[in-house]
Amino acid sequence: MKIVNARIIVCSPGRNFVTLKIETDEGIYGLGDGTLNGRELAVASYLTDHVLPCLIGRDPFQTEDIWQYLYRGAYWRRGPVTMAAIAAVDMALWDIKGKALGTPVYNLLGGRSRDGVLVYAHAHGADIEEALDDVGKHLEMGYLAIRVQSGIPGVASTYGVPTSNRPYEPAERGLPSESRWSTEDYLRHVPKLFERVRNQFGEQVALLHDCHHRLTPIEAARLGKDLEPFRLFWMEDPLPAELQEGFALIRQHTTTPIATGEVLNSIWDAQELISCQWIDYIRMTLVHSGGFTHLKKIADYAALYHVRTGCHGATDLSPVTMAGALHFGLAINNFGIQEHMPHTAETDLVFPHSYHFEAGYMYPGDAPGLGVDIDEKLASTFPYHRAYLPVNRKMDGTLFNW
Ligand code: CS2
Ligand code: MG
Repeated sequence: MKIVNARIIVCSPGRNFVTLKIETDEGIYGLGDGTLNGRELAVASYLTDHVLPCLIGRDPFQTEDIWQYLYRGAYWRRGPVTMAAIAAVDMALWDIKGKALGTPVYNLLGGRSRDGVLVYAHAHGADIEEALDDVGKHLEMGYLAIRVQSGIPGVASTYGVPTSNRPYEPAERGLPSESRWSTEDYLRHVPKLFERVRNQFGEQVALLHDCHHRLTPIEAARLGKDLEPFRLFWMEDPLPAELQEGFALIRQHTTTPIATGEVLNSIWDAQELISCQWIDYIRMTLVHSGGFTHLKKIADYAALYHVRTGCHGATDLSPVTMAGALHFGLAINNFGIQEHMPHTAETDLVFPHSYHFEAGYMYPGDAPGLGVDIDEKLASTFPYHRAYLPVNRKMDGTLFNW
């Protein structure tokens, strides 16, 4: 089998997605996700202008050699654009491999290790009352694990809480919006939120929270201690993740489990976090961490240190990544939990797929390969629009982390 063609499909059914389609001389094709929210065309160009010409004529079964060729052969290694481009190729090749062998990708990753993939939903509200209502709604939908975010008194807008009735998940078309932030108000508010959630919904539901990179180590240590009575499943992204040893200080002060990794893109970005056991869940995902070939190595390395996976799964990752994440989550032993933000109906129409949700778990389906496709004709009716993630400033205007 040989690769005879490879091309990028950029579409925007409500938000931008970059999809790679690799075609073979036997009529089988594979799909890969190369979406990098807010910088999509950088990945599209990296693939179209630099990578795809190198694929023509290669054997699509050679996933390891092609991964190494794209990683080492670029000379300039790592980074979100490079690793998203490599991920798109890698995911498409695993899709081809599964289709050619007539088996779902999870069987190429070790086969089923569990019946279903535990997922968590996003509940939010402009205030605690609204957030409680949304938690109740997601419990009724059957979720067993729920991330809870709420507006903060005194802060006009915050991460994870929509300011309209549309589902929350930037990027917004037009130039970056700007928000103002108060860590002090946030640290006072979050323990009150989770005290109310636990009082209303009890101990059974797994509760998660995303700090979204906005604390210092000592602030995160304080929040972790304040949240201990509410026994969170995890406190996510307490810090920006560049300084891995910053997580050590959090660990000295609190037993609240820590998750991080969605903005990381190679094992080297998390090697200390994992080997020093400064985190409990690694959130790196297929599309931003080099695809199956690299993420399986990361999960296997994490398993040595009691670290489980908790892959990122926001709506700015396409249904191709969602499908792949479910195959991955079904197969690996040290699976922790999978994020699930349902895509819009228009996105699901562009990307028909065999995965589904049922009673708190998701199932990838048994179609050969990834079990996801792209309706190119429909995709072409949703042209790309430049969009940006927001920019965040402290109350005094200091540029801060969004
Ligand atoms: C968030 C994401 O899902 C999460 O945990 O951190 O919504 C993140 O803000 C977006 O993926 C950024 O594009
Ligand atoms: Mg997050």
